Amino acid sequence: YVPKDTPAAFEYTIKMIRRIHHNPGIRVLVVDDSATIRGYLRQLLRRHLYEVLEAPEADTALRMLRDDPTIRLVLSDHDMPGKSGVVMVSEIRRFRSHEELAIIGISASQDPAMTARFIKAGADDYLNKPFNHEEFFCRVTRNVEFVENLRALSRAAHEDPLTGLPNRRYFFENVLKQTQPFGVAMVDIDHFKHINDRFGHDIGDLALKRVADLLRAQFPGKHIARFGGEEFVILAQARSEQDMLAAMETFRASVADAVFPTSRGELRFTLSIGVAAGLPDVSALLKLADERLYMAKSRGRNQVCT
Ligand code: GH3
Ligand code: MG
Ligand code: MG
Ligand code: MG
Repeated sequence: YVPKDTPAAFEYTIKMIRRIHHNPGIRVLVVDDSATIRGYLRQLLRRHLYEVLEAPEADTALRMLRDDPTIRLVLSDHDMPGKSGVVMVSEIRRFRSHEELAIIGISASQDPAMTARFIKAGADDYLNKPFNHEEFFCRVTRNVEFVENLRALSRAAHEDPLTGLPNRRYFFENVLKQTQPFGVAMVDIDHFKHINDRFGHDIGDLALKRVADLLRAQFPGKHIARFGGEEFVILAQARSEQDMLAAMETFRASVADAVFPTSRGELRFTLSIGVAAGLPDVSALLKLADERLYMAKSRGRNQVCT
């Protein structure tokens, strides 16, 4: 079954191309001081349509990796002037996890401990030079597939599929590390149950997507997450509650004034918002913002409380 002229058809085609030609467009960085070996690996990888980048030594490779988060695989030599491959791998792992990048060590070293040294430093695999082509492609493909699967899993675990916003898990894993002075706002749609009851669950979903779109548009670059059913959290740099209050008040008013056209008529709704800032720990701020959100509810909804 091949669907025609739909995004699904396009995806299907891409999948088939990948299956036939082995991952076109996937970026591989080859690190080796020998131009001959780099050329040889480049030629092998291009045969399978990988996009190949090259670095003659470790520091160049580190710079390229910092600048380009789309590189999915590093193939690295060990003996190079300057930093060794093993040292470079341990430095790469300080800023690129196994979920983002696969690393395969490749060396002609006769040292039986070389495999372990590479893997302990953070490599995923190791090959001894000279190697068999088929084994080379098996390992390259395996490692690229593995990192792509990890990426897909991590995305599924951290992203809310309805709104595309980071979810609660992402928020806690990434935001609790925050060290700057900041504030949090907890946003909850008022009488959301009524929207579902009156317009249907699909229009309820639409309202959630619209709120997410508006949050993204009005708070670019800020940490935003869908925290629960119809509850969102924004974390922004703020020295005081006043800093955050004005922005949240503008947001509340813009949603209260908005009319959302739907297949079942015009939809309007309001938000209640609790704001807290000026405490050094996120958990305490979240608790306070939550209390203030309930204060906003009890005072009649459609308002921001600090
Ligand atoms: P309040 O003003 O006090 O916040 O009232 P409310 O109705 O907004 O809050 P309540 O917590 O009573 O109800 C929230 C509803 O949100 C209940 C649940 O069915 C609905 N909900 C949760 N997640 C989703 C979702 O993903 N899509 C839709 N359509 N509804 C959802
Ligand atoms: Mg070398
Ligand atoms: Mg609600
Ligand atoms: Mg709620």
